[in-house]
Amino acid sequence: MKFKSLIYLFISFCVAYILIGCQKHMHHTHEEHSEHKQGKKNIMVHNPWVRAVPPVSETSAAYMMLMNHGDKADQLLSVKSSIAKVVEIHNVKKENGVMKMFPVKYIKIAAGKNQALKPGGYHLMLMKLTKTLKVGQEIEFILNFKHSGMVKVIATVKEGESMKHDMKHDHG
Ligand SMILES: [Cu+2]
Repeated sequence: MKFKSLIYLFISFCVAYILIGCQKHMHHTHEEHSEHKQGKKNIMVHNPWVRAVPPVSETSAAYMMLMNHGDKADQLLSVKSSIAKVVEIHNVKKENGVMKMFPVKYIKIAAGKNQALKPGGYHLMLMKLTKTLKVGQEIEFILNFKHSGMVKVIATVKEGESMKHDMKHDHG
């Protein structure tokens, strides 16, 4: 009886492994497809990093400096990564003394200017993480800009300073 349940446990692990494996592969091919649609690159990205989180956490955040070397404003419209099923663009506001995060439609980067994504401000919210984040790990992101098109970014997982304020999600 005990042996039988062990077998069942083993089989369910195998099934889970196969399912996760397939999912990873699908995400990968999707990214490759996105890279074909690259536009003119006036955007440069500096120091991209992802906050290391405990394995139990399903969410994390990515930060970076966006630099617009073009002569017209651009907008970061959306972001994709195989590390998370959902990537949202968030900002932070203070409400009744509590810092709250909320999704925004885009981040504007003025002509010839820099726009920081940093703790306590704009950030990329990584939701439903597909695997555990390990310090030093490199994670690919595809940033989609209104004018510059797709920009590929490799971010490194780092230990961030712990948040000084309690963060609350402000989703509908
Ligand atoms: Cu957020």
